[in-house]
Amino acid sequence: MATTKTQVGIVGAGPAGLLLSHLLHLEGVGSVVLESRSRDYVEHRVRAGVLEHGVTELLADCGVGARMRAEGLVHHGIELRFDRTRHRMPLSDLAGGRAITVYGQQEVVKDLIAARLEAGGAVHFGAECTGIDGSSPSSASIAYRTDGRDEVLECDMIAGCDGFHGVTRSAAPPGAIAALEHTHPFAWLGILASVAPSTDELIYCRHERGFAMHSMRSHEVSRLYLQVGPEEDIEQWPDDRIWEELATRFVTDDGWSLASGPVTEKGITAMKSFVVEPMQWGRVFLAGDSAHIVPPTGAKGMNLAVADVRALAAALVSWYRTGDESLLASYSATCLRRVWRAQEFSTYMTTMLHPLPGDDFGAGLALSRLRYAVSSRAAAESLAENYVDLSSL
Ligand code: RFL
Ligand code: PHB
Repeated sequence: MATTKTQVGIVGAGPAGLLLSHLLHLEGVGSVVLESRSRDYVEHRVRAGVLEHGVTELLADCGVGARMRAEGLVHHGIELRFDRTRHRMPLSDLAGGRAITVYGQQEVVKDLIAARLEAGGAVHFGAECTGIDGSSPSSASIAYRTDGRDEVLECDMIAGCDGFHGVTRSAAPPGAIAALEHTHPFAWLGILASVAPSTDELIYCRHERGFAMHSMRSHEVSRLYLQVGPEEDIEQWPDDRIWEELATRFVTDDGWSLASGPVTEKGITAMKSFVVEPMQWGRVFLAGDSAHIVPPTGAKGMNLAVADVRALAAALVSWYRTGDESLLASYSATCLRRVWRAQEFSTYMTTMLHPLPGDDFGAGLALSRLRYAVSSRAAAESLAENYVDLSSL
């Protein structure tokens, strides 16, 4: 069995694993990224779209922000829509001038892969990790399979950046970590469509038939979502039905209309809230979706992944430079503080915007929260501060 060595072994080439590898490289720390999928697959996996203010600054500061700055859409507000009425939330006015950037996660991934490969970094695609050994006090190793061969990567530390369905988390010894979770009784049906967005800013819409959302990827590509049942079958949703349902939910009294176009991609995503505590055992550190999942209504998942690896890179660099373990020891607590804030905000947005069949009391509370958010400066500032930037928490 072939064995190679590096300083930090990273499982997963999503935003968390790639950015960690890049940040370590900038500080002279070596790493190898092992990714089970192909480069083409990870570069075209459509997911998140909203980058927090602090995340865009980090990406720009570490040299991978040029295309994001040129092609990303900077948004200074969002719309909350309910009772057939539109309400603009002026995020930047409410949150000290800060803004969000709409830039697809797969574009961030492309930029990071390009930067790693240009710098001679080791990113192995088609390398599926099968075993993690991080419990020994002096060393760690990752077993993986590539091109039909079993290989081993020996390293000082392991970063589990392999997402919710990865293998790292399940390698924890019994009792080392605890999983806390909540499943929401609905899912999101998402589409990508070749049509100019019908809005300049993201629309979060509550309607009695369910939540609807209008986002975008560019001036020519729209991204839209519909709340559907948790067991919904995508086959039951031909494109015409999706556009009809979107138009029904988005309807307003002021004549706003939704433009439709060819659907280029569609899928259903379950809604989950999930946290692992602590995010570390032995020489293994979890980051991003492997450690926590938030429902997408707060637009926090990728932003949390970035914030985790910023903290992890700083802790690892400090340990390599000085032998000081204090930042590694506090890594989990530092991240979990922000993770729980994001969980609370994501739950607030999700319950406020998604009706549950038969829950009239819940509907009363949710509508009151929406009315409060659009009429009270204090409530609006709180929403804006959480939405625009939790990265500095
Ligand atoms: P990823 O992106 O899942 O990457 C994990 C990588 O690990 C690989 N892997 C393995 N590799 C080797 N061996 C194994 N055994 C492996 N097992 C898995 C996988 O192939 C993959 O490449 O996790 P990461 O890096 O932690 O990033 C997290 C984000 O992807 C996620 O939080 C966001 O996409 C969530 N999210 C959103 N986040 C935002 O910040 N803003 C948004 O607007 C937003 N919208 C969304 C979202 C997620 C959505 N879906 C589809 C879940 C909208 C949606 C619909
Ligand atoms: C997206 O553009 O995919 C998106 C934007 C905001 C969200 C969720 C998804 O809250």
